[in-house]
Amino acid sequence: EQLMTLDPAWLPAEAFRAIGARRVLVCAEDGPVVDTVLAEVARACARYGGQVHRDPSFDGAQLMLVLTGSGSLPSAAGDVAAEVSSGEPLGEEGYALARPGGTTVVLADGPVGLLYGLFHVARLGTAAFDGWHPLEARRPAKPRRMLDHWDNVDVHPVMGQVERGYAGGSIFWRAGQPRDLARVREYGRLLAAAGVNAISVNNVNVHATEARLLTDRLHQVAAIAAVLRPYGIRVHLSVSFASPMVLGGLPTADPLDASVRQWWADAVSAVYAAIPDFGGFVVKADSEGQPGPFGYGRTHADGANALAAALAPFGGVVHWRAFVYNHHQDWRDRSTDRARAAHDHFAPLDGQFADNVILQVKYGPVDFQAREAVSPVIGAMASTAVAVELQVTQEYTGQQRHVCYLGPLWSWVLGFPFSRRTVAEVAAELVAVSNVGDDPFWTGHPLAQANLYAFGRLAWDPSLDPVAVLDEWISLTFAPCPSPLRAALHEIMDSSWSVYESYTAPLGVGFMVDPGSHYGPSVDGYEYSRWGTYHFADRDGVGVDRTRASGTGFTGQFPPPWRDVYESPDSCPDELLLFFHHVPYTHVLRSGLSVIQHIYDTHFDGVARVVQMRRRWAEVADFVGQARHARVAELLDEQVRSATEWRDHINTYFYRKSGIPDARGRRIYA
Ligand code: GCW
Repeated sequence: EQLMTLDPAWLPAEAFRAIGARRVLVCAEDGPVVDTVLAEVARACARYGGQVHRDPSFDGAQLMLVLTGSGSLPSAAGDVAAEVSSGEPLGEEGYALARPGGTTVVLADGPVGLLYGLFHVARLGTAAFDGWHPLEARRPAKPRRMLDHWDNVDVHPVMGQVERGYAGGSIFWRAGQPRDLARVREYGRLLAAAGVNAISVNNVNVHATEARLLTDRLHQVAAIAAVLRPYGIRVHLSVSFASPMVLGGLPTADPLDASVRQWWADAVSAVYAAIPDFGGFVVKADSEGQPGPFGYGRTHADGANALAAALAPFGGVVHWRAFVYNHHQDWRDRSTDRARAAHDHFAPLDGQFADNVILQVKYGPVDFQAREAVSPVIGAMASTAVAVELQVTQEYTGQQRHVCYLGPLWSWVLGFPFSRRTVAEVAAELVAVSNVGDDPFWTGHPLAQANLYAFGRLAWDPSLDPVAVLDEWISLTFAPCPSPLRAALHEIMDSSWSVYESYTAPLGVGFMVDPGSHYGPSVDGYEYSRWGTYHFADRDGVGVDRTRASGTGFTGQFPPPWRDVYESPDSCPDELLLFFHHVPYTHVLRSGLSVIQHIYDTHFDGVARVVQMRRRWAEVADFVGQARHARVAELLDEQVRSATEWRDHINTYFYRKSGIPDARGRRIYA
């Protein structure tokens, strides 16, 4: 196993210099998570000449990491504790930081909070030890911040080992067997430093071997859980709804059948015997061929509640995915709209789900496109716990070959206001599909690490500015980051999502991708397919009419004001125009440009900006490790090639359809 060459991502030794150069007092009773804190501090001090102290009476500390309730507190910590206790409790994961009398104090009520506090000090670096700090108390906005792996134990003949994985094989399994878990331990460390506290280990498309993780392969899940526990991370499992049949040999998986319910209860108690802090199940049911309750004439509430009942006595939860739609659609049928499907299925069930069911809803109504509307399901489930699902793996955003920093997309989603509450306020929790594999850089593209980091940070605090989060990532990853490199990284990454959008997805039209792989352009690739993802371009115009007046009625799934904002092309934001409307190529946008001219301009401009990214990266070669620089440079070559291909396909396609030349006379291949 290649741990020697494993990239440290946002936790290089240098990120701990400020801590490691100091006298650090740790006041906490040992335990798995406190041991992690101690090991971090000891490692940093060994490297940078500091000292670790455990005796609370030691009075020369420059940094104190203190767990309340661990006996008598050193006096500086006592003052902070008094101040904290007058406010809202810190909770298991929260921490407080203050600097009374020149000592930096981190205080937590639980071991995980202490670990998060330590990583916060690492983020602050020397600033944590400068001058005076007012007390800051930090608590996660969401109790669960979760990554879903789409990993298979075996290599799937079509999807490979990691479905939609662009960073090599699974970090958990190889050739059907568990791997050495050293890399998983490092993964846990990275996730904890970003604030993630739950993972689901296997693909939501549960194939035969992977179904058995619930039963005879359960010890493999338990081993992963054991390695992640010291980082405050709980493990969840994707299970097949048909488990009682495929694993239990029962004749049915009907969720209302007593023997089926008993089977789930027995399976779950065996899981908790092996993994006492097991998180729960993730279920993709009646979706893209996975089994589900529809097969028995039952609802999704019946299905989810059956599994929830088995988990409830142990405090486990069910993440039940709302990604349910007809994937055998006839393109001739203009009345069926995939965007409507999740709301049509789930909104009527609001209020029927058990308390430990979390409805997991993709942020957009179609499928993780570079630009789509926010899913109206998120705003329609007042009596249901909703997890908003993001996609860190870049299935539709360049597959970790293109630079595409997704923080700004997620911030836009999280800040989207439904009536009076934003998505971030409505969501009970945030979940994302991981982009990690066994690649030495973890994420294939070294700059895609920023997406993993940003997901954790935004799930902890959705109000963070995504560019500030990126800056944090830069500071840690490239510590100590020279300013020309920082400037170049911001120039390359800050707006890379909008650059990607500009050469692939004009005005909210999505899915013009190569069918199957989803990489590269194929404008009509899905146009006559069964998947329900069409753009309807003809000689006069393009876009999907989703209005109530003349289209599929999807706009009606939104509460006011959005149902009306989106209904009219005059009020619909330009960037979503073709998501909601079919308009002529000559339709004039708010920018004053016609739709066709916008398509041409953004595609020419997008490629120019990618060429500029590549130039900027070449200029900072001296500031970046050779292997990392080379990997990014190679991928930027591919991004320039691919963006050019996108530009030429799309421009030529729409030129041929419309017959309208580029007003600026640039080269379009007729
Ligand atoms: O985006 C689509 C992917 C499928 C995936 C599915 C899902 C795991 O193309 O590969 O299956 O979404 O989210 O279930």
